[in-house]
Amino acid sequence: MSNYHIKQFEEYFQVYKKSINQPEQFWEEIAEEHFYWRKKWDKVLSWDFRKPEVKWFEGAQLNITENCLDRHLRTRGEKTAILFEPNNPEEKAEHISYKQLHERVCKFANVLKEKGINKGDRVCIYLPMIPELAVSVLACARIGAIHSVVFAGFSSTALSTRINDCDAKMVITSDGSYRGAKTLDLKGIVDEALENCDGVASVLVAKRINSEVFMKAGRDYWLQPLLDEAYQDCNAEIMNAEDPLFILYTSGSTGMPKGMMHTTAGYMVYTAYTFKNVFDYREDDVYWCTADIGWITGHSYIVYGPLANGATTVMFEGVPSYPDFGRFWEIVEKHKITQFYTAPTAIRALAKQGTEFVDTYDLSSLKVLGTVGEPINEEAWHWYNDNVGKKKSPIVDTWWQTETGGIMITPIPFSTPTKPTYATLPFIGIQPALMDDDGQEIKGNQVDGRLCIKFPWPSIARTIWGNHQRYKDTYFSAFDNMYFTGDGALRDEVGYYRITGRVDDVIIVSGHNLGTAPIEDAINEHQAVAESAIVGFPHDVKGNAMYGYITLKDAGETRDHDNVRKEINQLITDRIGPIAKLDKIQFTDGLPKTRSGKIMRRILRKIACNETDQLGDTSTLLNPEVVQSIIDHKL
Ligand code: 7RM
Repeated sequence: MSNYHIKQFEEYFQVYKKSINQPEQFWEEIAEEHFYWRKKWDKVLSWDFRKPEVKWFEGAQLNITENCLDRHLRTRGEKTAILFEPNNPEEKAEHISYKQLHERVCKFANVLKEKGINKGDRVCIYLPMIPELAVSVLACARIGAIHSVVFAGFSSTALSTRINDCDAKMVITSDGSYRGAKTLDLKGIVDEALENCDGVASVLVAKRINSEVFMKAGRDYWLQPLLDEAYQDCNAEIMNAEDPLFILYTSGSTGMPKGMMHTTAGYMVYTAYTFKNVFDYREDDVYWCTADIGWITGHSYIVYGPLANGATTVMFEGVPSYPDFGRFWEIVEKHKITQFYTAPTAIRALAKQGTEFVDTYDLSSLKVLGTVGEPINEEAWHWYNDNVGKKKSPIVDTWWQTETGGIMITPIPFSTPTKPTYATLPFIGIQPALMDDDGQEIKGNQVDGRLCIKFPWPSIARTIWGNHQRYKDTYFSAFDNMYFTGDGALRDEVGYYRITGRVDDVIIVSGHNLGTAPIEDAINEHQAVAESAIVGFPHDVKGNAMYGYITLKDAGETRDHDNVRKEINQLITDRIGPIAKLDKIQFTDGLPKTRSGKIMRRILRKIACNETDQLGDTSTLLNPEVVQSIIDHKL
């Protein structure tokens, strides 16, 4: 029996059972039958969550780009691999065939080598959603360099922090980027970042907006002339299964972002297998994920998962609102999109526009709809189901994380009956557990707790770059012998999971995970600020928005408060990016604290969410009197 494509609910249960009872045999069969290996593995799995250490397919050798490109050339050489849809609808879409993509990746890989990049070196990629982004990611993988893509909406400070954390030798960027009616000066941001990055020897610059940019002699090179000169063949570097493939940063609840490190073989097998099944992918489909490749969703489900299956994957450069809110639907009609994968925040923004735009376009090509990034509320789910899917396309609500590499809890379309706001059942091979505060597993149904995973899956991140201790502390210390996700979840009467949200200090704004600590650090840089705490509160489009409680150094501060508010948001924009700006800033006389001095964000969150009746006992606080005053002055 081939377990590669699940088509029925009963089949899901059978395959699931096998994947749990005989995980090594199960994944070995999938790996053996559907991928190209230079050498097969000696051992399928070895693991110890207490160390923690996980290894899949040890001893195997491969190159992921041979699986994403070379092996398709004979059968799908002329097929479109990447369908690039530019920001400006007047500009022609670009169909890049597997053959052309292969050639572009090989040329780019040769440029990297010529500029001194070797296997194991880190390359930071700071590019907009243009083909060069996918090409440069694959070019790194071709030669065994470790890519670290930084979302090109991050500030220069965020960029330099990430470049330095992984010691990147090279940065790949563009002159600028288009975002709706605006342009962004990416090269200027890189220049500013590099003032603090001594390790970067070279910068490759793609031309996109034809702006005038500064080029530093001996460091900065225009990409195109180098590509024009480059040789079009490039042997794939033979990699070990557990060699690093990439680093991708995700915010933590304290200070530094965490450089999640993913390795080669397990990541490839799991992203390809989930892509095939979660999207019911078939040969002639045109698949579109609206995420940016700067996030894990783009890595796994724009680049690696689709290409490993020989799919046509759409890359969209623009935004949902330009030139108007019909843009997504225009693209669906134009390219006859079959799978559409987006985030609840985008769905809410589009739903706000009513149905005029969705009704204008022919969406009948759609077969499967997906959502990812945060819990989807009931209203948005129904709007998506009724107006986009016309009640006939299943919605796959896919729960997963940067750390998990691939989709973990999800329906399988046309198999798993969906239920609004529920991610439903664990994917093949995934063993979730709900845990209580005493570290005990909560068995049975109709329960809620902290979501953990009991057994390794092939695409789990192997470490935090340069800080294995932090990896252990963050994910493997809260519960013995388990991976702790940081999310809360409930299990309903039939065993379906609903993710209720983060239980730590990460706030998800418009699908972007933002750690509270770095934002508070930025606020505290303001010379008038004594202390700050930020929490999330519900927002009908962004999912969550930021509420900041700030105490000023001088309580009798005479300065104009609105000016201080502006300066604080400017600091946040400079240090992190505009996405992290505070929607509300309340100046307070103090922040509620425990006796050991910890700010009680739980209380502040309740106040921001208008749930002051659920504050609980505040009498044990160091300063219970500030609570009432904060409530009285709530914005
Ligand atoms: C893929 C991605 C991870 C966090 C995760 C959750 C939240 C993601 C869903 C979701 C409810 C979902 N990676 N999250 N998907 N919550 N339902 N379907 O988003 O590292 O950027 O974020 O996102 O809190 O822990 S991520």
